[in-house]
Amino acid sequence: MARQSGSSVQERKTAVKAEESLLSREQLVEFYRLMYLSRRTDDREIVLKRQQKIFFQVSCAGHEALLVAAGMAMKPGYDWFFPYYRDRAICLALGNTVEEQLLQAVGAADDTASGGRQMPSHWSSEKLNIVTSSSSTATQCLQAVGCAEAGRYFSQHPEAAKKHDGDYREFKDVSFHGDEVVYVSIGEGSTSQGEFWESLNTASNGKLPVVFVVEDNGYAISTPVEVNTPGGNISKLVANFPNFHFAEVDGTDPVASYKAMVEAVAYCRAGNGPALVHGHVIRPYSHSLSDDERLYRSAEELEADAAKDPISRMQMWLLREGILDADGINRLERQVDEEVQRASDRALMATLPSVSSITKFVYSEDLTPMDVRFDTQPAATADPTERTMADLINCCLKDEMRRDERIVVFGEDVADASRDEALRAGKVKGKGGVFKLTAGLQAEFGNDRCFNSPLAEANIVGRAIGMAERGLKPVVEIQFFDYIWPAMHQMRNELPLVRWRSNGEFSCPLVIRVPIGGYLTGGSIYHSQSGESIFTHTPGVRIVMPSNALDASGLLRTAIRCDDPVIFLEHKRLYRETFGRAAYPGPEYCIPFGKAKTVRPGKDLTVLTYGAVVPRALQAAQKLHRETGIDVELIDLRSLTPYDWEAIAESVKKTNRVIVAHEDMLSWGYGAELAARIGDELFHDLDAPVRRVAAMDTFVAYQPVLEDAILPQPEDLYRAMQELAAF
Ligand SMILES: Cc1ncc(C[n+]2csc(CCOP(=O)(O)OP(=O)(O)O)c2C)c(N)n1
Repeated sequence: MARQSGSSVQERKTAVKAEESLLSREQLVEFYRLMYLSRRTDDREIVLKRQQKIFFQVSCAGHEALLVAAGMAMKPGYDWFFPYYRDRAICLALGNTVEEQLLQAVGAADDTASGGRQMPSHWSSEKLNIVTSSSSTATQCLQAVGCAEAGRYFSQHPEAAKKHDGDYREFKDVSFHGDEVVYVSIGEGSTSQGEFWESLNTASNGKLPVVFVVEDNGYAISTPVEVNTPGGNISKLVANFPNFHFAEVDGTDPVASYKAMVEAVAYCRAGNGPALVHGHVIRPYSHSLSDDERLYRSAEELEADAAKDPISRMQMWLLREGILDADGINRLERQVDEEVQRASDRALMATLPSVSSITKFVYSEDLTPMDVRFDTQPAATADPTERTMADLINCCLKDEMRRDERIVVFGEDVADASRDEALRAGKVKGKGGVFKLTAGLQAEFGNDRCFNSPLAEANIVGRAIGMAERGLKPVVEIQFFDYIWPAMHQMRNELPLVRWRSNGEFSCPLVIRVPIGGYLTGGSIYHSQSGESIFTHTPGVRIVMPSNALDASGLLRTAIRCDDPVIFLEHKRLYRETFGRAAYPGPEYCIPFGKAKTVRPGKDLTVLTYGAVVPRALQAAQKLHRETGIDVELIDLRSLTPYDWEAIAESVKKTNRVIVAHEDMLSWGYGAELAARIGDELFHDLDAPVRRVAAMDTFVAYQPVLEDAILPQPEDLYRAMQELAAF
């Protein structure tokens, strides 16, 4: 039924007169030119793909009217854009050239969007505020929301936009206007993704100026709309979100689409809230050139679609309205064809990227967290009180938020109290995180610098990415490592890739703090997980894991000031441990990444470890020394990507025996990589095989007897050290 109501909108013809169209005659001609240019660029790519001169093709065909309307209703380089892969026409309307688009298709060095790294139709243009996009469906929605939040933040905190020397802000330009609108588009199939709904949630709650455009061509590859969308019509499902302006439109009708877009943009620009424009479009070509739609769509259905083709519809309308005559149409189309031909000829002659360019922009080329500027000493302190890791992390967050107004902190329960009347009246103390690490931040810095997120981890990371792309420095919290998985898509396919896939044009330096680990006595399966190697296996992101208060303070400060995304793993068991307490080292204390610390020097064998295994290995080493005289060198890696290979090699060359120990499971764990590299590069320095001590290959059980057996204990470490020394 709902599908029928969508069709009835589609069947309405472009009946309006030119004078009623909100567009001048010149603009109408330009509208048609852009639509035709988009279609002919697709057609050219299809030919090039068949000639094997490009390697992938996904077209915008059938979506042109809605997208040119969107482009003409918005301001390039002023508004912000998160388009998906069908959005060729809006990018052309914003000022992207055919040549730029075809340079991406051939994978040229001069591909301005990605330097030959992304498939065609993965748009990116710094100068037009078109933010680098991935192939993942729906991840862009939360990033667009974060981008809008950043725009609002900067207009309320203009001081934060200023450049500063000495940290990532040197390299991160900020521009804002106060009334910019953020465009994000998505196919109707992809609205099934949770991240789409998570983004509507926050856009609605925050009354954010985001225009969501749902391009409904009725299919997600071969899956028809009614399989993805209950009732077959997304407009009906979203209708009750507060603060939104909604429009459902025939997206093959240029005039109706333009009107819908102008109204939606005006609503957002005026600060009323977000908008969602649901455009019914067609998909006259298959999903991509790798798909053959005749396998799942009947000839009748394809014919019905063809009758609604926006290009022929607009052409006929222009003729009927007397805006162009047949000669005018022919001339315009010839000029477009020549433009596409010229662009194609140039793209095919373009230089290819050099193989040596591959590693460029995996990380910041401007500021590395290994930089000497991060190598400082604790300040002489008047207050020698020994503080816990939890205390010093909290101090560091406060210091940095005082220093840098671009920092915002959010996550689940991190605020003192979202309903802040009681807090401001001094009637409640405030929560400040389930582990209290963010206590007092909202009270000191205000509700727009420390706030609660919805209970949705992708929401946290996706928004943070969008904010960081605009220049904010989000320092967000995932409440427990065990629940990081809903954010995994953002953490694996987005966060580490923004810089590399945009060939350095965009970046998202931010910090994700994550309480991690077990040894909790009763923490069980869902409050004890480790899993750092899952993230160290992803290039583009830095991973650190301190074992004591002083390191946590210094490494967190570096994480915040550096120019790369950082996952900051905080072991829950160490938060309030007596081990590793330290005096407050002052507000400038930093530790460079990739520098290990020798916790205990020794000559007989090396133990490499990090996190909560550090105090356990120290206990074992001290006991072993007392009882047998075996002298263990204990190295705390502190930072896992990058890691301190120099320190490892130096120690192994001295002791000739090495154990890699960690709390995470043994198989495929962090230790496997270190063991392999040591075996490979230091083979001749070894007098014994490289040993590993780690958790059993199971989950962590609730019953303490089981937990103790599963996780590596000081006795396990003691035994391994003794055996290896005797080898
Ligand atoms: C998260 C994710 N899952 C699966 C895919 C593979 N995929 C690419 S496009 C697509 C269909 C998208 O359909 P829709 O959102 O309706 O957009 P359309 O292509 O029809 O414009 C799928 C399943 C993907 N890119 N990302």
